[in-house]
Amino acid sequence: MRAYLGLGSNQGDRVTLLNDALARLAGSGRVRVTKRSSLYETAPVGMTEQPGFLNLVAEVETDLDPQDLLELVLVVERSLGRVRTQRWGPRTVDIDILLYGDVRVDTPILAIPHPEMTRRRFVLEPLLEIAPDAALPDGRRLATFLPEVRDQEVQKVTGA
Ligand code: GSY
Repeated sequence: MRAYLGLGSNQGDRVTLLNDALARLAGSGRVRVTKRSSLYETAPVGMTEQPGFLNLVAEVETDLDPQDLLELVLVVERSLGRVRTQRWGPRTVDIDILLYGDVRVDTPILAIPHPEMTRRRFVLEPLLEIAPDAALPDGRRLATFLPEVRDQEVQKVTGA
């Protein structure tokens, strides 16, 4: 299945942490990273009194089902030092499952499509960079949500 993952970091060596997260996902042997966006320097959304984030979106092919993909994501986050203390607080690496084919998941621990993705420019910009036609399972194109989030600060990092 083709899935899209959103990755973010705002603690430590952010570039290395994001690269390591992708390498560890691929190192599982169950996920192939088929595309990755540029890095984006982004202002924190939610809890704004925290350091700025680096974000990217990766397209992956995986034979894991959504629940097992979440398990892998949590293992990788923990292996890179993420401790979930404050819900919206700083984190070494955060990995969100954004889309998983056209599948919808709604359980207490996992919601796909990611419920916040249409309201986050730090997700939409990198996602649309690598998948300009990406759409929600109901067919709505994600590009149509961009105008509503234009006020959020997002800067593509060039030469990184
Ligand atoms: O859910 C992702 C974690 N996160 C981020 C993020 O990755 N980037 C930005 N800019 N703000 C964020 N707020 C939260 S929570």
